[in-house]
Amino acid sequence: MSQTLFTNATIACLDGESGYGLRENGALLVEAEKIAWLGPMQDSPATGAAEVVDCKGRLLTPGLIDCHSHLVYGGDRADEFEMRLEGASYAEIARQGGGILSTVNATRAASEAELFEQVLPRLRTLLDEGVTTLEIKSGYGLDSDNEIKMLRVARHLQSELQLRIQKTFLGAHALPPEYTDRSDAYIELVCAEMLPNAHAEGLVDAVDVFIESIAFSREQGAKVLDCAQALGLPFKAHVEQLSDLGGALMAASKGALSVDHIEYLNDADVTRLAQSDTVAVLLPGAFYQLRETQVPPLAALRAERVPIALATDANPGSSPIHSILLIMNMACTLFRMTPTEALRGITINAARALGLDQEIGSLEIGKQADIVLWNVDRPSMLSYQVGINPCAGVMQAGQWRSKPATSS
Ligand code: DI6
Ligand code: FE
Repeated sequence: MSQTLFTNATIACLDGESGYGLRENGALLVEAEKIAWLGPMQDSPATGAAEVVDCKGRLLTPGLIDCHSHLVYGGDRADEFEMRLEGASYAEIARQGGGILSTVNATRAASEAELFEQVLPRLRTLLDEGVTTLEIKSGYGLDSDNEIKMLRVARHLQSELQLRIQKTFLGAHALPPEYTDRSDAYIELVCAEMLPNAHAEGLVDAVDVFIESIAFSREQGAKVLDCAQALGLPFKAHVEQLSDLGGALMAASKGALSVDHIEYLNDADVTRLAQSDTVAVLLPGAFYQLRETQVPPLAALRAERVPIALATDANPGSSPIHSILLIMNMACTLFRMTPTEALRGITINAARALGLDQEIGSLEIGKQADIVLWNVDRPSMLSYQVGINPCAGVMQAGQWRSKPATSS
């Protein structure tokens, strides 16, 4: 069995209900794909481990988790970026048939192989920054074949790269042009055909829906989530991004893994949200890119102890941002989150948001050995600086994806 012993490490375990779970002068033993032991240096087991990595005081964290992305898509929306800078709003562009629908046209026109080629450069920064688990949504196909095509690209990435991918079906992302003025009929199609077809191919780990004035109503969203539940699939929802439609509470009361965006979520609903196990996923990249001014209800989320995750929301419209480290910094500067909350948001709380917290998201004995070694000595460094990538090495399920130069 392969063994790797990390020595002289500052270990951010993320194993408790708050804080970093920091262990100074620590050691951590990996056996096969799991964490077999961790504790103080002086107690480290005599293993004769094949490989010893002297961390020289540097930081170890769990592999980073991006729990909300739309990374697979065709084309780009740089022209709409210019239009928005000239005064058009995101919602206006969407109502005129641009926005998500312009990406739908480009995605439908692209082959599976073309989409695969286009996604690779978008993934590079995430991989280089120590992301070991990534959620990818469909939602730019909006018919059975094209949604399946997108999810196959996500599956192909999983088989080609050393990375765990969670595939989320987002057929109810926007109303396709074929269904103009027939949104109930489209929701019917999503539930009766599109979702079951994608699920039958084993392409669906979870189901998502966009509840918003420019997308679907709360009632329509509820139907989609009920269909997911009937198929035994976990689900989540894009809610309260541009307005308060009560989507978060609806999704949470049904048992959603997460409610995402939530800038417009009201404090009373946060209190009710806290009765559920649902994670609040904040997406500062979309807030930044859309020059949003309504900040999510951080004080209420904290007071009610709702777990908060962070993600890139990487997509061609509202968040063409592919750096999880930048997202940590944005969460701190734009939302006034603490660096501790930011790191929890892309590790243990992101794992919860994907329903994977028994396996990943923290450094604990028995968990999968997804581990990042950083050229910094404190976790706050990860949120604090922008444009420097201190990632020194990444281990995925006990295998080096990129090996630190110093290991012996
Ligand atoms: N909210 C978002 O931020 C993305 N989808 C959604 O429901 C944006 C998708 C896009 O603009 O292409
Ligand atoms: Fe999104």
